[in-house]
Amino acid sequence: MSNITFTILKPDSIRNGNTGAILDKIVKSGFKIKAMKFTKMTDEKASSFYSIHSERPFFKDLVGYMTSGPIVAAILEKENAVNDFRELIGSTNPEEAKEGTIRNMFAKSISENAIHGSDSDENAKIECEFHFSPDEIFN
Ligand code: IDP
Ligand code: MG
Repeated sequence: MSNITFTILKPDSIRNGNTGAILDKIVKSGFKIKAMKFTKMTDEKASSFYSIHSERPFFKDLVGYMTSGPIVAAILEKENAVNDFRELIGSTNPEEAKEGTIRNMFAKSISENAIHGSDSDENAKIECEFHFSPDEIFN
């Protein structure tokens, strides 16, 4: 599973009309879409997805933000997917994100930062399975 990663176009991206532009950038950067859905996370689901951050001061705001509107969740395939996708999205804080990265182009702040990308092969697998069942994933 070293060639897949998981992404979420976060609610601010959808709200600001950036869904198409971000997906275009992802596909043109060589990622193949293996699964995709337009959906909205419940409080329970967002809390569970970000449970690693449950002790952080921003956790409540993070869950509120992630449930504030619909998202696009997707599984992406590419050689070296996890690392290449983290490069494509840029730093967590958009002010530190390199020119041309998705967060540099589309994110407004460290809390509302447009997009999620898995941080390891292990977490990519966990996150893909958390959001998609096998019959929703295609070759
Ligand atoms: P990542 O999304 O770049 O992997 P993480 O450290 O895993 O960054 O944090 C998860 C999400 O939590 C971030 O994308 C952002 O939405 C939010 N977040 C992270 N750090 C802060 C912070 O210092 N203040 C507010 N929100 C934060
Ligand atoms: Mg992270």
